[in-house]
Amino acid sequence: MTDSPSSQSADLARRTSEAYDAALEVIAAVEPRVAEATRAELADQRASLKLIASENYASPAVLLTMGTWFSDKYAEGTIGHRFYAGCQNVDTVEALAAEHARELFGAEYAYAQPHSGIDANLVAFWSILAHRVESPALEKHAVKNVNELTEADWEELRHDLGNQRMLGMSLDAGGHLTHGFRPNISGKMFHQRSYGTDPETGLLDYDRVREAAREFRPLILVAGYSAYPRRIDFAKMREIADEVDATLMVDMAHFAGLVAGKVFTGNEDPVPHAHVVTTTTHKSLRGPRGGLVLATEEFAPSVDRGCPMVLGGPLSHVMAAKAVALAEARQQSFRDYAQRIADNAKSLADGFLSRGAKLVTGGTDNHIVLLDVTSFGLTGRQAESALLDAGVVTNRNSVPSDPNGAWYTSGIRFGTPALTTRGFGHDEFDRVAELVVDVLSSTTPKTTSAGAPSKATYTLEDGVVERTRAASAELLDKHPLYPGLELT
Ligand code: DSN
Repeated sequence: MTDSPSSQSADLARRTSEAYDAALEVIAAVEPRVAEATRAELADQRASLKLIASENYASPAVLLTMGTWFSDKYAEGTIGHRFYAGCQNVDTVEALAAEHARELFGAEYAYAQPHSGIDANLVAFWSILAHRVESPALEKHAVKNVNELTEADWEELRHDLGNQRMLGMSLDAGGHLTHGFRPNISGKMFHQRSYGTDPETGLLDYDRVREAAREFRPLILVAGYSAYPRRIDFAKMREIADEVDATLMVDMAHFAGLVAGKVFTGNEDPVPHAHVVTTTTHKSLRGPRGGLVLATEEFAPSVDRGCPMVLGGPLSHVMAAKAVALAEARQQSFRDYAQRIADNAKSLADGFLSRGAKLVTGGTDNHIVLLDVTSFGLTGRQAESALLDAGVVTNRNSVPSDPNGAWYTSGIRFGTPALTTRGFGHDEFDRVAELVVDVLSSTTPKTTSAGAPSKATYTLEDGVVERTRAASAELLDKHPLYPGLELT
């Protein structure tokens, strides 16, 4: 990989290729179709323009760390305090992951066990409930844990735990399912209200957030997004949380790499402002698939109870890979990479704007560009499928107050982390914008039997798939994925 700190020397790349070949032979001896699909996945990833904002390419070091016997170890508990014997090496890797996370993000406490982003958010929710609701109740009844409460006292506590409020960003404004959306457990655990964005500008309106917080008085104010193309002022969000005695939880899953790489600093860095910060480790942070929770000292003891509160045995092989990825992210090369992610997003946005396309908020200042495809006469679903036909991998996404709803949508979300890892820069992202606009301009909705434009089916002009694929191949060949890694 061009931009990875683990870019390999020719000799190491050759030996890594041999190692993967041998590994695939071992796998093929048991289930050849899995070995085949694994080879095919590498070929597919190499041959497509990966623009999904939440995806990336982890380094060979990170990938290799995940494929070991750490996978075989149970280690419920915490570092040095496990419910299974023989966890000394798991202790080592979990402690390293937590140490790198604390150092990298300047956090007081880090918890590396969550298996995913939703797990990290569940740990955060329950730790806030435990700290803010359960602990005062135990203190009031002068007991140490819930088992010592009388049935009546427990009923009262259970009622209190189940009657808390969460205020988060609405899904169509760019928030995440786990920020209180009804079909997700967060929307069932909490009475939920959401804040949106300004209908004119598409930007977060802090006065409206404050107004909603004053009226709703949430226990948890959630900040963070998965489809909002702008930065957030976390100092302002903390001020709002403090005013209503809420706990500020920031889900930085999408932009953790920009925080790690010091692109987001001061008020844009959530860590000094939030009580609890959650993230995944595989998006812009470019690590293994997994989650992480950062917290102030005050919340550390309750976060530390993530297992057994909501987690089972930690994935030790993934915690080891988190340690490797976080070590990579502490290098200067990662800061350069993070800056390029943001610069490239601007190049992509400018490329769209200069060709007359419409962007939510009119641009970007993070890693996301949200294209409103209604001006092409398409739904997000049609645009996503047409782009995929042409080898451009994206995902459809709602735009604020989306007329097409959450299934068909009116937007396409683009992200720059993955192709930036491959070494794409300004010119390549401008060319990507040109290719996308060409595909979308060459796509026409089919007509339904009722005579209305279909929201799902479409036709593509002849030749557009071939010319896009040829142009993409030219870009991708110049920036190979895992250069030197050649499987036989
Ligand atoms: N699925 C992730 C994304 O695409 O943003 C968030 O969970």
